[in-house]
Amino acid sequence: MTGLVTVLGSGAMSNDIAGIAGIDAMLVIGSNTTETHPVIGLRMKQAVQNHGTKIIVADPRRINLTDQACLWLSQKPGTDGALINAMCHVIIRDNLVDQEYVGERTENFEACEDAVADCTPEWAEKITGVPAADIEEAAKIYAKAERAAIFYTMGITQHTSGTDNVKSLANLALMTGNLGKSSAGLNPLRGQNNVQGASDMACAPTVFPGYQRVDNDTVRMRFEELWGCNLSGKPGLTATEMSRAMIDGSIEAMWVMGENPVMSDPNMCHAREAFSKVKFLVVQDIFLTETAEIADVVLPAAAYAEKEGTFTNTERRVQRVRQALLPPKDACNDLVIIQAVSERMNSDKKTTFPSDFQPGSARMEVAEAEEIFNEIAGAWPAIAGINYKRLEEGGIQWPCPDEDHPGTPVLFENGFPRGLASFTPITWRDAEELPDIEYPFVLTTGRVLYQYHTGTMTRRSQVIESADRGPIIEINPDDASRLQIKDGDRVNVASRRGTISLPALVTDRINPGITFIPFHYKEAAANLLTNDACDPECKIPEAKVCAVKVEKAI
Ligand SMILES: Nc1nc2c(c(=O)[nH]1)N[C@H]1C(S)=C(S)[C@@H](COP(=O)(O)OP(=O)(O)OC[C@H]3O[C@@H](n4cnc5c(=O)[nH]c(N)nc54)[C@H](O)[C@@H]3O)O[C@H]1N2
Ligand SMILES: Nc1nc2c(c(=O)[nH]1)N[C@H]1C(S)=C(S)[C@@H](COP(=O)(O)OP(=O)(O)OC[C@H]3O[C@@H](n4cnc5c(=O)[nH]c(N)nc54)[C@H](O)[C@@H]3O)O[C@H]1N2
Ligand SMILES: [Mo]
Repeated sequence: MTGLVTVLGSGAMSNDIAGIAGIDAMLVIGSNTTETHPVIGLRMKQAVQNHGTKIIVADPRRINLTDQACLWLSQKPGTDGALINAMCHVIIRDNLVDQEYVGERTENFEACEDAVADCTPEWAEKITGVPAADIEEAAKIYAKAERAAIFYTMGITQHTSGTDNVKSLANLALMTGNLGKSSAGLNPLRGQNNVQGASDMACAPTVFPGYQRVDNDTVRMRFEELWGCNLSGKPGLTATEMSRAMIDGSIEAMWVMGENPVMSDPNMCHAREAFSKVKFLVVQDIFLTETAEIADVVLPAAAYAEKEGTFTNTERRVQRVRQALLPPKDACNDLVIIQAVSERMNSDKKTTFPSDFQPGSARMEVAEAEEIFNEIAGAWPAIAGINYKRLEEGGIQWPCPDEDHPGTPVLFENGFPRGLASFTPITWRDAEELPDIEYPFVLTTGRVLYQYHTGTMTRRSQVIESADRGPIIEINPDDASRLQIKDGDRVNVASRRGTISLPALVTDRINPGITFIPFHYKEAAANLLTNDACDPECKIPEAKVCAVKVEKAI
């Protein structure tokens, strides 16, 4: 199912945000929507109120959206594959499969059927901790709805089985005919404001812009012609592989742009070692981050409100960004920095930047941003119909192949890119590091409403800091009383990789045996504890499961 995975595996919502209003049933799995995507969370609440949408929340924690849900499945972290396979099992067993859709639009259904044949709800209850009856009910609510949608985020993907989890969800959507119609689909809510745009522009080591593979000769030759240079057909390294390569010395120089990996990478001692060891480190950021502090060169960049361009949001909508402010004196637009450095690297070419180049004076003009956009539109047919003039009227959702095309709110309505969508048989497997006698708790990590990632942007705001609770570990009251920990007590949390100390938040929104720490706080950095084991296919690290011990600090 190349087409489907290329689009969905790379993480794009199949459907649009407006369609949320008409969803009959939704499975929200591994997405703390009201805290991490509050605008979409609000649409979900409105859908419950106005349309009677049934929400099934599948999350180890009783997240706020559970208040609007008709069913909460609280699976153990890392057991989603078993849960989803059991839902598929029930749908097949009870003849709830959309036979017409499966027959006309898909292939390889039998392989999926075989793979889930033994995945009974009772089998899944033992693995997930979710009562078999609840799994049955969830499967029935989802499969019987006319329009059923799946929303997922990092609770599904940040696992050594992340790719398999996403493919299992695709099986679920396909067997019920929920891909290719409005108010349905498979919807990964994208993280940063422009992560969709960054993926579209090939911030991945295997592709050129528009998910066109570097190891496809025809594709590569087209890009060589467009850009007038020779290009490598060898996929590069992923971020996690780069960390290892910096440690073994095979990478000697590193340029980090808009990331703070010394705090955001799981197993941060390892990450810090990598970034300290690399011979030459450049960091380009709007603030002096923990990663910038250990850099050889820091390039100050301009922020979003200080530049022209486009951002592509979570529903594939390309939107104009306009400069509202001048950057601070030393900072300049990322693109101007990249151009300035590349021109100095390329001695054959005439340099358009004067040798006494002053950052603050180098503003990028709208015309330049537009020229770059037009180049992208020429490289990737899915946005060939989008241009700055049209964007004046409002954002446009790709694919938009020509100037008369209105854009595409819902993918796959008229078929899949490769013809038939293929089911993938998935066998569930455990997380890499499981609790044992020494480290008896599962730790899962994530976000809170008030903070953003490593806090470089949010923790500088006094208003946010005063509203936020600060670092905490969520722990169930039963576990807390056994360990004689009271709400607010300081505890030490240790994994095989590190130890941190922080206050306990004793709450029954989390089940016994499981703990949760937000990763925003450098004074109690969750990533000192997390495991950097990766998914074999997409190399995402397992930030959502590791084993820890918890003790009251004396
Ligand atoms: N306020 C705020 N909003 C943000 C961000 C931020 O830092 N702060 N970051 C943005 C970015 S880049 C991203 S990627 C998104 C992430 O958005 P989310 O994925 O929604 O955020 P997380 O808190 O990482 O995790 C979501 C949920 O996964 C659950 N979970 C943990 N383990 C498992 C598991 O094994 N299975 C399942 N099914 N669920 C599990 C957690 O309990 C949590 O409720 O948020 C974006 N929005
Ligand atoms: N334990 C644990 N670890 C995680 C996760 C988790 O759930 N648990 N989630 C992971 C996920 S999904 C994500 S996305 C990462 C996030 O990890 P990072 O991306 O490393 O975290 P941020 O703090 O968002 O760092 C972004 C940086 O970009 C800078 N910046 C902002 N705007 C601009 C700009 O216009 N130009 C430039 N040059 N810089 C800019 C900011 O100042 C900031 O320092 O964390 C990952 N790590
Ligand atoms: Mo993210």
